[in-house]
Amino acid sequence: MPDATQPRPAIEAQYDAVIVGAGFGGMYQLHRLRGLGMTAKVVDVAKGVGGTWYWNRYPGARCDVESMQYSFGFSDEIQQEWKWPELFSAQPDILKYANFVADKLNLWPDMLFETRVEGAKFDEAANQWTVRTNRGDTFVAKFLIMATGCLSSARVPDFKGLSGFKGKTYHTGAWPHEPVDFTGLRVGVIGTGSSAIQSIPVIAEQAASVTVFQRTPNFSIPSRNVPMTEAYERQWKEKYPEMREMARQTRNGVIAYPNDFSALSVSPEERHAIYEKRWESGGTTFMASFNDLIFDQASNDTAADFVRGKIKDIVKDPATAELLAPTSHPIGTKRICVDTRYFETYNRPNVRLVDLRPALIEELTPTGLKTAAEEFEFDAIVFATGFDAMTGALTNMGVEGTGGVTLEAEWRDGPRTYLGLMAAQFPNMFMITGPGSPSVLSNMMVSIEQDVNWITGCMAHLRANGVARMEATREAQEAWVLHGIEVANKTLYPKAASWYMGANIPGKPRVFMPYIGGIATYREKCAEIAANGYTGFALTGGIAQVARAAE
Ligand code: N01
Repeated sequence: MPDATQPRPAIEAQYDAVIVGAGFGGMYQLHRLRGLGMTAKVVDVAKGVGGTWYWNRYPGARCDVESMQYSFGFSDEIQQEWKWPELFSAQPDILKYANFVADKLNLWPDMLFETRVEGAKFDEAANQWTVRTNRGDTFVAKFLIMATGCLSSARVPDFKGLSGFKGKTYHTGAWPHEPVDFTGLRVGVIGTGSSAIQSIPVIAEQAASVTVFQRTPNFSIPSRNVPMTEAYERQWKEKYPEMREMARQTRNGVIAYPNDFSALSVSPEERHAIYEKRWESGGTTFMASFNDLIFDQASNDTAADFVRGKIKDIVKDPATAELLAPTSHPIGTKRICVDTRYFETYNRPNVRLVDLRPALIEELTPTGLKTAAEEFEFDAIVFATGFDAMTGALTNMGVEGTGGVTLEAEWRDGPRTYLGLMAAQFPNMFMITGPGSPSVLSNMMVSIEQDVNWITGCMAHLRANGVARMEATREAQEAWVLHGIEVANKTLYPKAASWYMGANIPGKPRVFMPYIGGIATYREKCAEIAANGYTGFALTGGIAQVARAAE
């Protein structure tokens, strides 16, 4: 990786496209645009590639989609050559993989690091974007492609007294690059989402004490992670093309061999046996035990009861077990967690669970924190408090479309996109895994490849037809937003106060942001729209305009 730490003069340059973000989305998009012979620059505030896997270096960070599936499928050379060390790989290995891909594709010359995009304005006369950065750069590009990720805007709650705490603070999503040593320290962890559930067991092995502050208990399934075996790897590599295609035809981009019958259609004994088998094999595919777990409350209750039973079996102190057993939302409607000995960690003498429901955190003090019920002293506090998910990175970037409208203002009542790929009044701006696409409800690698392939095909079409400007129509956008809400309302998801709903940020509109219709359906819809000449989009300039004028 090139050394990007040196000060540098501001750059003024023109490209076919500016791509914001050097995660997997930005990397693959750059590769594809090069394939079209287009010029592009990837800009990222990080010092290297990897996006979410660059920032989330907290202890225990690993992907909860199997590595053979959470990887690029577009290059057989890459998928055959790379070797995953574990079934569910840890963050350092996923970051190594991102660097391996960047090396293989020689992406480095077209990437600019340690540079934050601070503004982008669409020039309506020239049909191009002017992009400004914190280093004084000005880039002009016909296309602006947002590869900003869905969980890239880390959020520390606005606690009173935050800056007065004298110990060390960490956010899981912006973890230091140097090793953090908790040996002998009293550590407070705020939050019990995926990041907390992965990091708590590892921190507890090192720290003198760990106090976990839980506002909402979460469902978690053991990962049963194991080292990769040669036989398993070979089995995948021999059938990769067909396995990748199979993943694309699933609901969430993960091959989970779902049972296509209701939880209520079998006897309690049979149901229990099915859950037990999935629990033993581990991972998120637990939710594929039956086909109606996300649609039917009574079915969902059976899965939730099973997991609550497991928590109570594992956690020795009945009061702690009771507090850890989620009851406020149907299982799966907040992102299901996958863990390695999370619930077992509460059997350690140095770990204490504090239930925040009766008494929330009131403030941070110089020596710790205070709830309405108790005061705590810590040497370090870990904020596992999540992200301004899906929209934060986009609305904070100062994006201005036509008529002076900003993305921040347009999305004040929730994000509005057409297919999650484009937004009305933001011409020539594409989003990879944007709100309104399956994104976070799917294996992100499958969604990234889908979106990048679609965007690349679209850009080739625009060039072939001399189209100067492409924009989602307001009608198509509103219909898509409405469709998204309708599909979400057929599920149990809106019942949970989740980050999918924007519920983790005070004041954020409660709108279900990802598209829950499933990857396969979404792919079909996107392909159909492209095949029909990009219905729902206004294409102007060049041949497109001439053709329309002649109609
Ligand atoms: O964040 P979260 P995360 N006072 O938002 C609590 C992906 N991911 O970083 O639920 C007290 O889920 C908050 O409480 P509540 C995955 O998609 C994947 O853990 O809002 N507590 C919650 O417990 C995941 O879903 C992987 O009541 C406060 C926690 O902080 C997503 O990233 C690994 C609070 C935040 O949980 C985000 O996960 C890690 C407050 N003021 C992450 N504010 C894998 O692939 C917030 N909380 C394995």
